[in-house]
Amino acid sequence: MPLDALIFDVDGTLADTERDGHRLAFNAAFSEFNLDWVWDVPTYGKLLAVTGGKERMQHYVNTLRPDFVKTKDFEDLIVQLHRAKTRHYTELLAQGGIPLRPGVKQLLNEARNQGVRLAIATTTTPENVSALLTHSLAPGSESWFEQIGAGDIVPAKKPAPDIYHWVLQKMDLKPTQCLAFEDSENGILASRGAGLKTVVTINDYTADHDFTGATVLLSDLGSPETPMQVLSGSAHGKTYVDLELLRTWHAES
Ligand code: XBP
Ligand code: MG
Repeated sequence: MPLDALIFDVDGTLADTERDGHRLAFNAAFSEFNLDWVWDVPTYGKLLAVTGGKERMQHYVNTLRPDFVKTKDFEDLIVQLHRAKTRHYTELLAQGGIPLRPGVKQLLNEARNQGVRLAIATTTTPENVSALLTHSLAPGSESWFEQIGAGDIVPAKKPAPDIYHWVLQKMDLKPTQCLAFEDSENGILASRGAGLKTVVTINDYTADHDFTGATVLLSDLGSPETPMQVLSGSAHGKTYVDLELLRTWHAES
């Protein structure tokens, strides 16, 4: 079975967007609405257990702010806060705020040159994906991806496999034709749940997650200048991820 497509998660996988991107945007939105909600780095790490910004805010109030009195327009407040947060986040990206992780651009370029199909499966809002691709990858690079599965397009967010099922169905692909790229436990639960072999690149927030079922666990994708560290699995002597290595992993049983 040839390797026909690569499906990428966004936050934490294409770029380290959570700590110095989404977190700051949430805090800016809270302050804009005169709320005394402040998400510091460790608190945000715990809140990441819940995917989706609106869901994460609800979870925060329900678990960490028993003092907060919910009025009948609470749902509406969450929607407005999330809209403000998306504005702050996309503005930050437009200022060139967040670079791609090592090796990402190089691998995407190689895949495009070799006609390997590309897609995205994420829980983040579509505007956030557009902004990251436009400002951190290349103007117009949204078109590099045949399908961008994002946000509320499926009601059940990761760890549910639904977003991967959605992408596979839209592209008429079987899971065995693809590889997924993830950085978190919720992410790999979603990709493995959809039957996809998964390459995991960890980050500071996800280093201690359970990555059972990962094909390989890496520090990052590496590059010829900065070799990756292989934390679990084998890179067959290679120092960075290229299509040849992906094809080897894809072919392994
Ligand atoms: C990342 C997420 C998202 C972002 C916030 O998921 O969990 O909730 O933190 O995005 P993934 P929104 O790694 O699958 O991209 O506020 O737009 O929901
Ligand atoms: Mg992620």
